[in-house]
Order: sequence, then structure tokens, then C-alpha cells
Amino acid sequence: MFEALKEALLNGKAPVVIQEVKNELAKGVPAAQIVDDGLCAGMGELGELFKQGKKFVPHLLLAAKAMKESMAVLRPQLVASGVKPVATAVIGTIKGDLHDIGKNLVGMMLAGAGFQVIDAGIGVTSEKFVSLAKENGAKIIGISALLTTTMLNMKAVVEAVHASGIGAKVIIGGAPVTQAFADEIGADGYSPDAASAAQLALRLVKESEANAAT
Ligand code: B1M
Repeated sequence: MFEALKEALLNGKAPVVIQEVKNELAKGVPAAQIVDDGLCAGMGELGELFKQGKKFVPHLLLAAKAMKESMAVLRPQLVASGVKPVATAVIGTIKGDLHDIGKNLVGMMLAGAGFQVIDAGIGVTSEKFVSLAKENGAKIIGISALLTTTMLNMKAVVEAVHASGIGAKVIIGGAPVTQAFADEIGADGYSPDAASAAQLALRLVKESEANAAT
């Protein structure tokens, strides 16, 4: 499934990718499935080819552009929720890292789950995460990292959040991140994909509210 879409993504042909996305939507395929089994699967294949030296950074850039433009088409379906904000979440890609496609997807899923989302962007320092969370009364801080080197910077954010006493829960994710790593740095949660990140955030907010009520 999604062979034409993945092929076009691997070749960086944004107009073809977008057309394929529209074709799948027209067939009634859910947006989340197009993202997971089409776009994300294609990006995974591209990453493998990059590792093997068969594709290069310009290919990654073209594919990233195609994926971002496709997400704009899928966004209305992904964020449709119609409920009033359950809480505020600050999201960002960790300091040193500029990969933002997964982070953007997490933002859309959080918005779809009813969160007000403040996107701090890429290369975000612990100071910026804490100050944005404080200013906006955020209950969730969501951090994304795609590099084995930059994921190590997540620990500083967890420590800064604890030291600040703001009480926001820190959740983390991204290709190299694992539950074991989250446990090791003291994060409040990890999830492997954007949809489960939104579910995790909802669960943590409900738990905090229940604890505050007792
Ligand atoms: Co880069 N890159 N890249 N790259 N790139 C990877 C990550 C890599 C695995 C490729 C490879 O070698 N196989 C590799 C990292 C190796 C490592 O650290 N072990 C790599 C490298 C080496 C690099 C450079 C160093 C290359 C260079 O310059 N020589 C450089 C680093 C720049 C930097 O950040 N300082 C670099 C640059 C780039 C581009 C700019 C060209 C481009 C990014 C464009 C952009 O984001 N705007 C790019 C791309 C596109 C990739 C791959 C091919 C695709 C990443 C992607 O967008 N995937 C990637 C290969 C791969 O991941 N297999 C690769 C789709 C996206 C939806 O998935 O972000 O994983 P992902 O999000 C997932 C989950 O991880 C999860 O949800 C999503 C699914 O629902 N998730 C969370 C993400 N964040 C979450 C947060 C959560 C919860 C879940 O809670 C808060």
C-alpha cells in the first residue's frame, strides 16, 4: 500500500506526493493511516538509504519539504476535535537538533486531543522550555529529538523543570528515544509515536488533576 506515495517521497517529488495524499483521502483512507503507513514509512526507508550512502542530504531536504506540504493537507483531519482546551502543552525539538517533522506531528495530535499547543520550534534550550511553560501555565512539555547526540540534552530540560517547581510533566520522543532512556533521565513519559504522545499527555493531565483533588 502507498507504493506510489512512498516512491514520490523518496524522489522528493512534492506535487506527486501531495496528489497521492489527496487521492488516498478521496478513497476514504484515514489521515492518520496515510501519515503512519505512507509518509512516515517512506521517511523511514529514506533514512535507511541515507545510512547506506544511497541518498544524500539534499534528498532528505526535498522529502522533508514534500512531507511538510502534505501535512498541511492532512492537518484539518488530524486536528479536528471541537472541544475546548483541556490544558496547554509546550512542544519543541531539543537544543542542537533541527528535525521538526515528528514534533509538528505531535503538535497536531495534541491539538486534536484538545490541547492548546505552543510550539517553541527547533533547537530549544531548557531555559526556553521552562520560561514558555511558566508564562503559559503549561501542564505538559513535549520534547522531540532525532539524533543520538542531541537526545542527551533532554536530561537538562527535565532537571530545569524539576528545579523550577512549575509542576509541568515532561514527555519525550523521537526516533532514537526509548522508554529506558526516559526512565534514566527522569522524564514523566515516553511514547513511540505522535498519536500515543497525545494519549499519554491526556492521561498525565488527568492524573495530575486527580492528585490535586485528593
Ligand atoms: Co536527518 N538524520 N540529519 N535530516 N534525518 C536522521 C534522524 C537519521 C536517523 C538518518 C540516518 O542516518 N539513517 C540520522 C541520525 C543518526 C543518529 O543520530 N543516530 C540523521 C542525520 C545523521 C542527520 C544529519 C547529521 C545529517 C548531516 O548533516 N550529515 C543532520 C543533522 C542536523 C541537525 O539536526 N543538527 C540531518 C539533517 C536532516 C535534514 C535537515 C536534511 C532533514 C530534516 C528536515 C526537517 O525535519 N525539517 C532530515 C531528515 C528528513 C531525516 C530522516 C530521513 C527523516 C526524519 C523524519 O522526519 N521522519 C531521518 C531518518 C529516520 O528517522 N529514519 C534522519 C518522519 C517523522 C514523522 O518521524 O521525527 O521520528 P520522527 O517522529 C515520529 C516518532 O519518532 C515520534 O512521532 C513520530 C511518528 O508519529 N516522535 C515523538 C517524534 N517526536 C516525538 C515526541 C514525543 C513523542 C513521540 O513526545 C513529545
